[in-house]
Amino acid sequence: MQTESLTLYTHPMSRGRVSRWMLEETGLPYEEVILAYCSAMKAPEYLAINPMGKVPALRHGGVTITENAAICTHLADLVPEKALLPQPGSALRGLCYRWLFFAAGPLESFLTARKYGTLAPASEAGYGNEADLLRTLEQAVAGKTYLVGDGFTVADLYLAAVMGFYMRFGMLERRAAFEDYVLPHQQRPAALRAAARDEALMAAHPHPAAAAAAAAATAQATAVAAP
Ligand SMILES: N[C@@H](CCC(=O)N[C@@H](CS)C(=O)NCC(=O)O)C(=O)O
Repeated sequence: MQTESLTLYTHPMSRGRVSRWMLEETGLPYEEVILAYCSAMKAPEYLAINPMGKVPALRHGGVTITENAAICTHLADLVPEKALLPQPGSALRGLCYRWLFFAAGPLESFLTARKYGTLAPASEAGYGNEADLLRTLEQAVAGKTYLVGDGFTVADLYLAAVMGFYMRFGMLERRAAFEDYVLPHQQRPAALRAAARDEALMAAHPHPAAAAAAAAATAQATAVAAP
């Protein structure tokens, strides 16, 4: 029985969406703290919790857990009855770790580096080269509902969430095999509850890039309307 409190530090337009989805899968009660980019996220109070000044972070009792994949994996362990992770020490648990670490490390690093056009040499970079990385990803998900065994695990949650996020922002190509794998998971009740909560928070907590774009659009409209 989970008795210590859980608090999610997040922003509605951030990787914190993934941790929220996982929290919703657990069904455990949790508090949320919404932090503004650049200001509250970099304030001393929050740097004392996560010196990276990034979200998400999870407080579990008196302990801070950062790194989205670590948060999700830890949360899965809190609800063993939901079988979101195979038994410790089992080969299938190792397979879960494989895809969690693949997504959190090579895949995310590659997609960000590719966006900015500064890929490291393939033999040195953890993500290797583009063709190998995307082929590995496609082989992992093609024709599959679940990555590990015959049920939904935290590896599916994390990979589907990351792939969905990067496809949404045009950083990962929308191959049919990718969409066929991701879309059903995004329809899970917990995923929909989490997305609805974050969408509801967006108006009061805009992403700075969206806020800047809106301000620029308003300024342009005002200039055009001016006599
Ligand atoms: N490796 C971290 C990355 C966290 C991360 O970069 N979060 C972004 C939002 S998606 C952030 O907080 N950016 C704010 C900043 O760096 O100032 C994880 O997987 O949790």
